[in-house]
Amino acid sequence: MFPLTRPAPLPPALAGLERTAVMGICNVTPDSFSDGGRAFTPGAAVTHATGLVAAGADLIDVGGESTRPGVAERVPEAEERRRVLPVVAELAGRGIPVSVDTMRASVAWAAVQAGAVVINDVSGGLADPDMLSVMAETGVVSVLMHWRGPSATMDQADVYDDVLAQVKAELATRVQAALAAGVKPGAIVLDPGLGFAKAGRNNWPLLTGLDHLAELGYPLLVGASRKRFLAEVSALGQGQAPPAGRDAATAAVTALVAAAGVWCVRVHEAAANAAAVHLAQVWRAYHS
Ligand code: PMM
Repeated sequence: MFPLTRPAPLPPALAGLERTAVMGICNVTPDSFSDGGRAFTPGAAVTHATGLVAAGADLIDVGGESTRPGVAERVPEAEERRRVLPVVAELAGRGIPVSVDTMRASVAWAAVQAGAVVINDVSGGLADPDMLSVMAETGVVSVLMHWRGPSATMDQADVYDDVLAQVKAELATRVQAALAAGVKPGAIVLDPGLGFAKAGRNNWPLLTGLDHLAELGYPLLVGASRKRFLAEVSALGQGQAPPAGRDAATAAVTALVAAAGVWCVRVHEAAANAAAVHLAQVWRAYHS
C-alpha cells in the first residue's frame, strides 16, 4: 500500500476527501465503446451525470470524443466544443466538480473557462503541442495518461519488454515535459492508460504494480471501467461479457486499487464503485 496522495489545487469538496475519489464518466458521444449514445444530447448528458453524482460520484468527467480502440476517428473541434461545453457549464453551475476529457488544448481552455476543475488528457500532452501550456496557465489539476498514439492505430503500439518499467519511464518523460512547460508539480496526476496500446495481459502488471508507478511521486488515476481486459478473465466468459456486464469486475478492481491508495477511479457506474471505495477506506484504516 502506498499513501493516498491527492493533487493540491482542488475545490474543497475534493481536497478534503480522505478516500479515493469516484470520477463518473459522462461521454457525450455517439460511439464510445461501452456507453456511446446514452448521453448524446446535452440534456441527456446532464441527467446522466447528475444520476452518477446521486449514486456516489465525486466528480464528473465530460468527454466529446470517443477513444475506442481501432476505430475512433477524430471529431472536428467545433463538434467537440458543441458537445462538451454546454454540459461542463451546466454541471459546474450546479456545483458539481467537472473534469474535461479532451486531447485539444483549445477545448481544455474553454472548458476551464466554463467551470472545469480538472483537465484529463489521455495523450498526456502529446496530441496537441499547446496542451501543457494550457495546463500550466489554467493551474487546474491535470491528468497525464500513458499514451502511444491515436486510438485508430494504438493496438499496433502494444510492444513491451517490461510493460511496468516502460510505462513508468514514459510517464516520467511526460512529467518532465509538463514541468518544463510550467505545470506545477502539485497539479499533476498520472494514469497508466489501461487498454491504450495495451493488450489484455499488459494491463495486469500495471494494476498490480501501482506502487512502482507511485514512486514517481504523483497521485494516480485508474481507468479500468468496463474495459475489454476485464472480460478476458475466465469467470467473465472469455471475452464474452458485454461492457455493461463488466461492472462487477470493475468494482472489484476499484476496491483493490482504492485499498492500494490511488487518488481516483474513473468509472461508468457509480453506486457499486462508491461502495467499493468506502470499503477500501475502512480496509486502509485497519491495515497496520
Ligand atoms: N479511458 C477512456 C477515456 N478516457 N481517461 C483517463 N484518464 N483514463 C482512462 O483510462 C480513460 C480516459 C476510455 O474509456 P471510455 O470510452 O469508456 O470513456
